[in-house]
Amino acid sequence: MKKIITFGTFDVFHVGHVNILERAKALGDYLIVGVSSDQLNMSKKGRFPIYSEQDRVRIISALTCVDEVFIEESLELKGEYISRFGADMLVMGDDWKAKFDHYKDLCEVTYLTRTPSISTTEIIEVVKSAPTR
Ligand code: C2G
Repeated sequence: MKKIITFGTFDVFHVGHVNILERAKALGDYLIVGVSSDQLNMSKKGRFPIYSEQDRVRIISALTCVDEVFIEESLELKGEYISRFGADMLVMGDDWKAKFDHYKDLCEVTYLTRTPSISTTEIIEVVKSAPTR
């Protein structure tokens, strides 16, 4: 059985997220998803996600393409997570291209093209600028 692992915040879940998760699953048999903790987002992006980590984990766990979910506490622990879950392949969107190539010692590393024209940041901006009634 080929195990795939991927990571992300998956805040304000959108079609780009479901596309990458389905495409990651199609590369193997079992999909493990590391959902970034609220604290990790605060330290890396300077803000908390809109959705709490509990809600983000709940949404990702409900997807039929996802087999296992855990909270990613640190970006630097990817090697440990890969070993702990026995992952054969790390999949990330190509906004991370080449960033995780050093894990090729542990497993295959694949970057998938992002879905164009959609992002959590853009959705937040659109909602913020929507006229009030
Ligand atoms: N994604 C995509 N297409 C989009 C938007 C996002 O394919 N239009 C992908 C990203 O490339 C990523 C995944 O969806 O692989 C999750 O995206 P984010 O929630 O933005 O994840 P990020 O905050 O970049 O991950 O270890 C990584 C950290 O967990 C942070």
